[in-house]
Amino acid sequence: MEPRRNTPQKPRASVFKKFVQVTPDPDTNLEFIDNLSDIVIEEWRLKAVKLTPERDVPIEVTIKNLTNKDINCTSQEMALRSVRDGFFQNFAGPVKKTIPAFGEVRVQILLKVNGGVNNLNELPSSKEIFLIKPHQGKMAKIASINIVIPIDPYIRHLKEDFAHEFKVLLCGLFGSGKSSFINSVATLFNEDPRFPKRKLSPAFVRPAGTSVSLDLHSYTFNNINLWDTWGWESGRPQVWSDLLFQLILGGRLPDRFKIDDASSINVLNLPEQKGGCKKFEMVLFFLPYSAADDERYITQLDKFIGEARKLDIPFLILLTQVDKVDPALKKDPYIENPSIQEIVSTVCNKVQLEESLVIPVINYTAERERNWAMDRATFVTLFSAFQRREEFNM
Ligand SMILES: Nc1nc2c(ncn2[C@@H]2O[C@H](COP(=O)(O)OP(=O)(O)O)[C@@H](O)[C@H]2O)c(=O)[nH]1
Ligand SMILES: [Mg+2]
Repeated sequence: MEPRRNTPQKPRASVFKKFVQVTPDPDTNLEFIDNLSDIVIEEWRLKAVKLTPERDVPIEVTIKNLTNKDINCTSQEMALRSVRDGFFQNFAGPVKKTIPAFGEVRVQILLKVNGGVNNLNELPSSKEIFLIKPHQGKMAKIASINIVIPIDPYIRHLKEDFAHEFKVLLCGLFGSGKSSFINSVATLFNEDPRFPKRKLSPAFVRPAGTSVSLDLHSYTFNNINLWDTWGWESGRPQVWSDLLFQLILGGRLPDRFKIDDASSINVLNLPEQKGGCKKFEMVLFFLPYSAADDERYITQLDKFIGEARKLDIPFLILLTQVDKVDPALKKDPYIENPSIQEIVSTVCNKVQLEESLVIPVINYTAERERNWAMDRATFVTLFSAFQRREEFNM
């Protein structure tokens, strides 16, 4: 007989136990009764090519009858069921079908998203859908499948549903993960049919401690245009003067502008204002968790934020490398973690920010292939940036 229980199924294999708060539900302690019926839920499919975080997720599951007798699901009161979590509502729907002997039926279900959900940070890494029926006065679980909602349909939404190119500046301490973030986005957006799962690295990353980016560098992935910058270092204030930062924000410095030319910029020696220079629409400030108590950097961050505010450019703070606080955060950077919470509060107090503007981030680093957790994390960051732009332009 085929395996019938809790084996993660396509479309992606990486499944993690998720620490969601499940509200008490009478059915959560369903007993799994194996010998009640020779039925398995064998496959599932997502019935949508594009999804937004708020949209209910349509699924189709295939239920197989392994016996030589027809099974009338209606008369046996069988239902498909899944239990509420931080992202999805409870689901229960009767299976109104007869499954022929050694045959199968396909059943559609709609996983409804909780009210108030507007990003994927609560999307569980896997979701159990099970088949239940009454047994000895209780409900029994007779078959089950674990599914992993793919991130790709959400990425399609990012790529297709935001009209114009989004020009984003990445800025912050050297070694804070700017180039790694670019690589994460490249990996997320990769559509090369030959290597759909490969982790891509267009931006050069070197071990922390060495400053490597020596010029402004623009990378475009579909409708997202990311500009990498040289890192901030306390020893070289002249390469991050207020004037220089204003010029960058205003789009006055071209792609490949060199750090060596940065220190010679002053009010008497401004770069020519060429036509078509476009102001940035968003700044992502990178703050590695380990720099949260670096007074000089926080003071600089405060100045940077002030400049962005003056030019009316929205920004977010990306709290990076959070997996170094707790490796579990690599799989889910949004689990509640007291150290992270403390860092966020401290930083927000110092620079007078709303906590919702600080997003914990993990990047692709040593991985060689895409994985669900990292894709979701990169999506969450990008989607937050898109949302922030929309809020700002309202
Ligand atoms: N543990 C961990 N390391 C990271 C992460 N993102 C980047 N790094 C590492 O941090 C170092 C600096 O990253 P890099 O992208 O070059 O920083 P940049 O100087 O801001 O461009 C590299 O060794 C990366 O591998 C992350 O999410 N977790
Ligand atoms: Mg870099």
